[in-house]
Amino acid sequence: MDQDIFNMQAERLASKIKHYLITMMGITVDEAHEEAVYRALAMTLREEIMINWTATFHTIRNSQACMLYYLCMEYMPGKMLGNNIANMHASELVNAALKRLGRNLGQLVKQERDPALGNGGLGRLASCLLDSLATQQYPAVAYGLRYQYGIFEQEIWDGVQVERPEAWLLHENPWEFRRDHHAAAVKFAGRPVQIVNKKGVEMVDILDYEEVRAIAYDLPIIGYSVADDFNVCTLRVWTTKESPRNFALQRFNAGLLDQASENTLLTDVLYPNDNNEVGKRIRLKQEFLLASASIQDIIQRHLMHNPDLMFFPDKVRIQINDTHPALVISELMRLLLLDHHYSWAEAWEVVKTCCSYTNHTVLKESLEEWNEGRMQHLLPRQYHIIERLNLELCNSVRKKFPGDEERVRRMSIIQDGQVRMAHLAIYGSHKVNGVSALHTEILKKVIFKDFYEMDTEKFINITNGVTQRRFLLHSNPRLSAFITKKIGTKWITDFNEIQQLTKFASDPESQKEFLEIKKQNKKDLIIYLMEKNPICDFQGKIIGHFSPLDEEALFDVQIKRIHEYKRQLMNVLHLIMLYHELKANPSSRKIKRMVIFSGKAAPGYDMAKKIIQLIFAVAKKVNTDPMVSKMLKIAFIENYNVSRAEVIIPASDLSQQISTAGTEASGTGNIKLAMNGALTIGTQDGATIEMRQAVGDAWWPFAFGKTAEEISVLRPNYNPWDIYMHQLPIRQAVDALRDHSLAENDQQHQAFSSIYHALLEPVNSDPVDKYFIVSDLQSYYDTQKKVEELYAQPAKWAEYALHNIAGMGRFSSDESVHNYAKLVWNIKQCPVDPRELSRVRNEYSEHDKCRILNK
Ligand code: NBG
Repeated sequence: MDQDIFNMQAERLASKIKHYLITMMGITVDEAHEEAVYRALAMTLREEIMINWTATFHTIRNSQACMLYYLCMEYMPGKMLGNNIANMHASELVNAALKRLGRNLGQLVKQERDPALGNGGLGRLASCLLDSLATQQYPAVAYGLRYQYGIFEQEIWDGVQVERPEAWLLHENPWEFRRDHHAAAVKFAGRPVQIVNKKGVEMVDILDYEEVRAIAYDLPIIGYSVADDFNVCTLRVWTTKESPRNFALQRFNAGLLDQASENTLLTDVLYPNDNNEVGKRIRLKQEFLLASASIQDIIQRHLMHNPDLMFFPDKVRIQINDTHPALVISELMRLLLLDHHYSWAEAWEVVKTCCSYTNHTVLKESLEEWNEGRMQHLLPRQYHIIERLNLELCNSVRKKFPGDEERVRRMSIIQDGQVRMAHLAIYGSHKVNGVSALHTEILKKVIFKDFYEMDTEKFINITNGVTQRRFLLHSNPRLSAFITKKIGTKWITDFNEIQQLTKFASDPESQKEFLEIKKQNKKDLIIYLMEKNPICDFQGKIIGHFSPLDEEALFDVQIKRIHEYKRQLMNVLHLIMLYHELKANPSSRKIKRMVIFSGKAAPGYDMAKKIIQLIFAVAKKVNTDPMVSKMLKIAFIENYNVSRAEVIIPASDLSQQISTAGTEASGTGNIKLAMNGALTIGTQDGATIEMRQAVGDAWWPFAFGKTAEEISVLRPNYNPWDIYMHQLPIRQAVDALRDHSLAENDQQHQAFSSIYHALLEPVNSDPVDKYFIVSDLQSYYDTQKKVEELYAQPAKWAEYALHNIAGMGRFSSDESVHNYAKLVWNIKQCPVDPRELSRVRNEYSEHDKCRILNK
């Protein structure tokens, strides 16, 4: 852009910010606090976004494109302002405008809160896919819930996790738009009555039901573009909070406050469980709310431009992300039968054409099942449909496998008083996908084997990816600039380009630059650790701040939900071994190691909370030891979320991906870390396997542990005692769990002893060392030694790191959405039409020249 035009634009942008300060907040810029300027800037950007959003919508409508509707209970978008500016390619302009106002973008960005509407990987993946859908210009709308309280805020009081409500909506959110016009009515419970549609299909309807009104809020998801023609996708989230109808006044008058407000509070709280289902009544209501409100919206949208539903299966694709929204299957059936008088077979054909399902887990405890009685009571109409679907599924199994009643039992949707949501989702979908090659194999060969044998074509793999725009371009500006300097800017929207970085891997100059960038990023993290991560006593009083090792140390990170299968415990046991070693001989190790943990435990997950306590106890021992702490330090960063990830990941050297092989469906942190130049110490699990293949064994030095196959062979006869008895350092580490050398009080002693028991002497009938920690520990320990040897040779380390970054090309979520579009949805890209864009721009105002882009 010509300098004069640039200056003029910056001037206009600054004026518009002033305009909003006055018209929305009644203040002038000289008196405006940061929060007000943040808000005014967001409002200003919204103008430009609204233009493109409107034009994107018109383009899709005019082209009658087949649309994707993505249904998911969780999203973790991260802070929006910075990312939106980056995707609009407006950083320079915004900085110039703010400079004129004497403000600084870094300060404003801090005013925003993370919309933490998810637990972990599942929700963040959904947000990565949305970024890619928008950037790659696919016609898509995503649906979710607008939880008043997102995932809890984590504080740690003397090693104990304390949960606080995450009130992200305390201030008005400038990125959302309330759409009262699109409210939907959702009905629960009621008295069932039999009815028949015009085609003679018998159904259940309800009288005297509870009716809940779901109100829509829309959030714009902005696609990356250098020009001003970016696409915008919609994330529509439902709330039941603000409709007076949802409040049951009669119950209130009868003194039943709990019951009176149940439906106003329905979307209040996100259930804080990751990879673990707990069959709660309100959760079932939430799931149905999402399914029902969204499908009504989808149908209505279709009918806006079509006289009937004839072309519905050509124009609509519904992605069921994990089983949580699977009731969309029975709800779409119901609406087709009841409102549109389809025959049963016709309706089923439509459902199967439109729906597809992604599975995200193989853990038994995360596969959703609902109590049959509960579903029958809360959702009588849907239950009736599922019952019939179950009958038909069973009959089709009998037809294909005559006489195999055991198989029928295994496959049925309703069994032993439980409704198995995965079976419903598979049966109602035309495609089912896993999220990494290994995961999909396990779906086909183990957990959904019977379904695979029914219909092998249905099962496909689409390996997860992450967006390089948030996790590299936006959050690691130093490394981004380096990459762009070396290979140009194409990688931002075509990550396969990153492969070219291999050319620089052995170049000493590039290695030096890379190491310098890491150091700077580590310095940022060190400041963060010193200032923003206080240490609290058992009452939550701040008693000090952590003082990290310097940037020369290896920054070794494990950042993810705390879960036994992810094996943070193995990491800790290794640290205890290291501690013992350093205690005996402080010069036994050549490099300094700064270990970082971050992650939340589900509030009801006792063992995970004990593991956090253990991390703290070991950290305390290590960090307060004058000799050991020169070489080793351990930090736990509180309240892991997208924003914390954006600070930690660019500063990481070593990425811990150490789950028991066969348990982590994919992992996505593994990709983010490798993309930012961390080397992976990892098992053969999830997407890590494919990352290794892409990088090549020669540049993947720290693989270790038993494979999924080896584990399943070992399982029946596994006995960690042999190892414990014969490997002294391992025994000493495990013994530290109960010899009072770590515990400072009885409560801690109890906690650590029960960890010991889970490893070696389980109570009840639990399997011993369920996640094979003792079995993999030696191999992990040996590999950690290799890590230290390589880290002692910085140039070599940098060469490996550059090869790892270069190998991440196929792990962009852009690649994932292209695969879904081709293999599952059959949708085409639909770039915003330039004529439509200029028409909307003109209508917006020919004279209002505050537009920020207009290049
Ligand atoms: C998680 C898996 C991860 C995977 C993400 C995204 C759930 C239920 N599953 O391995 O544990 O990366 O999904 O697919 O949260």
